[in-house]
Amino acid sequence: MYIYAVFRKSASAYFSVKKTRMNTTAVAAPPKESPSRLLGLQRETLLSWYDDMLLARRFEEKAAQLYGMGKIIGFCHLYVGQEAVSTGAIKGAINPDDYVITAYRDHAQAISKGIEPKAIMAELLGKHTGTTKGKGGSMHIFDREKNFLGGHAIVGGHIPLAAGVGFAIKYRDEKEVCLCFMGDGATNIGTFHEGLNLVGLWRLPVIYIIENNKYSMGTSIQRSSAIEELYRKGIAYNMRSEVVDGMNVLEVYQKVKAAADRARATYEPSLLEIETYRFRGHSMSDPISGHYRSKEEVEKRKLSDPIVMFSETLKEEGVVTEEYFEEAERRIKKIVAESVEFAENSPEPPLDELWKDIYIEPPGA
Ligand SMILES: Cc1ncc(C[n+]2csc(CCOP(=O)(O)OP(=O)(O)O)c2C)c(N)n1
Ligand SMILES: [Mg+2]
Repeated sequence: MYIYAVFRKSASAYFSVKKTRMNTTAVAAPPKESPSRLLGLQRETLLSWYDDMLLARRFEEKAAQLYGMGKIIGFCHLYVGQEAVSTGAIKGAINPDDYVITAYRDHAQAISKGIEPKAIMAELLGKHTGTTKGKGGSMHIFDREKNFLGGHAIVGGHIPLAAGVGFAIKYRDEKEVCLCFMGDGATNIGTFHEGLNLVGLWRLPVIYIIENNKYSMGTSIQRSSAIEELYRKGIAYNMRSEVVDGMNVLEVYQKVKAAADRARATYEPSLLEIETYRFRGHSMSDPISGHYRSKEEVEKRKLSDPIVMFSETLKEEGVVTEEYFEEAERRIKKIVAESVEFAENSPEPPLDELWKDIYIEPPGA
């Protein structure tokens, strides 16, 4: 009875509106009431989402530069192209107390959860002021106070942990929800099936979000998954399962909010297959295209850049004019520059830090 599937909707309805661009030089007064296309959201809210996406983008472009200069070492996976998922789901749809747990492509999600860019950048540079005191690096951003529970490098390893978080919320009779992000490749791992089975069985307030960017490193979804419509995997575990356009921040917000409201009200779990695309290589050591996907494919997908599309919607609806974007660009570049300055001027972790926070002390020890 709880199971239903929403079939893939064509993106054409959304993209077609882009053709009717407004004259962006005119100074438009912000609408008193937000048009239905903007879901009745406040102007400040909409702009905070634009800023969040732009901050993630500029932050990661800077991280890529620093990586090239040898200032960041080890693994580093960029989220460029996928920003609307993080912003719509975390910044938009959930409350500050709700939990987020994710994989290694985690910088933007940490930003959307309100973690200071300075602390994230310091972590990338391995500094003592970083989110895990320089010991975790890019793949292990963590902030207990913000209920951001990682940053996990083992594909699928965190999916059953989300079940544990959901169990704790229900057991304690609390009202938070847990968003668990994963890639399309993670849905082929055993822990995905074990985690979803328990969440479906025990009706836990977990929303599983598959960020379907169509590739697991260099392996396409057609070569790795027995079915391409990944939302169908949620149906097997008695969860509401839907497909979402991950290039449209408003749609991501709407669908994740609906799932979070259900989870809060009745502990009902959901699975959302959010269709997205990464514009960069899998990690810093991989090319942007390569033998597994063509340059033409990447260029074509860049036409639906979520930040550009949202900026066009904001202009078309008269929420802002071009000047806003120029001002936002300056403001955000400054935040990124300050985060780099902070990270570069921060100390390395002292040697004895190596032995700290490895095991938790048992109570009373
Ligand atoms: C258990 C495990 N197997 C293999 C790897 C190596 N690995 C790292 S990322 C990755 C691809 C995962 O793809 P996907 O889940 O689609 O996430 P995306 O990178 O696209 O965000 C693999 C195989 C790993 N980290 N953990
Ligand atoms: Mg993937």
